[in-house]
Amino acid sequence: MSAKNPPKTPIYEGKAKKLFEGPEPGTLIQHFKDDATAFNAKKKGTIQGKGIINNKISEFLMSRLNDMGVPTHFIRSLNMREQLVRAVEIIPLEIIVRNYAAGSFAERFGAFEGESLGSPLMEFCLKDDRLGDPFIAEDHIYAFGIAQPEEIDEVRHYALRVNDILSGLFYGHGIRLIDLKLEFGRYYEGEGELIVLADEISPDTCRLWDVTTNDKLDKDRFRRDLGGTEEAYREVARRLGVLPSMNVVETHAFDAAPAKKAAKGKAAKPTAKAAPAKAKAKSKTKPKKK
Ligand code: AIR
Ligand code: ASP
Repeated sequence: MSAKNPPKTPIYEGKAKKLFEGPEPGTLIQHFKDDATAFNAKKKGTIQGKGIINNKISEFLMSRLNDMGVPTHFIRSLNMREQLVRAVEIIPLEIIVRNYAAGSFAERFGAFEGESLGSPLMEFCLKDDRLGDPFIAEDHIYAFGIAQPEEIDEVRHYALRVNDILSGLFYGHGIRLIDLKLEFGRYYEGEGELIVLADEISPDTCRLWDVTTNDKLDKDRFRRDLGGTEEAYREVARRLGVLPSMNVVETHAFDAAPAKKAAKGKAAKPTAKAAPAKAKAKSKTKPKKK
């Protein structure tokens, strides 16, 4: 029929996603791209099929979090690359929760990657590409009027809860959650304001290591030119039971990847099968078959 897919009104384009006006007031369409950047966009590239995979993974994880009482912006999946989300006012902070030393933390403090931090450690960065997302202290957050203390209390509470829930969920699928980056927004309802989890949760925003081999199943493969990036993203989706069944994203397990350095990594997939996968059974994403 004629105007089946009317052009959408673009609202914002980020490095990995685009936002369009949603079909109803207070909603947005979040579109996942294959574009990948690292080091504050100094490194740019494409991870084939990433948008589709991240859309699925993020939908799955946000839905599980919603089930567990964490308010999120996610409403429902629309298609392979798009999901409907609540329009929120993003708090311009990147909330990083770390369980193990890695990345910039390991560099800064001379820690070994993979060293346990004992208990989760939270860091705040200002979400500002021009400034390179610098660290920001809580005092700065209040002094600059970025958020109120009560809001930061909630952000902290939810960030720890998300980390806790996801650490367990991933572990059940043979994946260790090393660290993750979260973003929160303000959702206005009547005169009330609700802090909700926004953005995405995916291998772009989490460090995910295989529990037995320590193989990296996340964007570090792209950042560090390790090879096998697409396969790693697919492997995460496969283990979570949300791998879209389309020919491009089917087939080979992670250990078949051309990852030059996965020399000893023959075990990336067996653990997945052994996983109890409590979440898998009720994956409300597109009943794969029924
Ligand atoms: N992150 C930070 N900025 C953008 C993203 N995606 C995520 C990384 C990693 C965590 O935050 O993917 O999971 C910590 O990153 P870093 O580089 O500070 O160690
Ligand atoms: N995506 C961010 C950037 O382009 C950070 C990262 O993921 O490394 O800088």
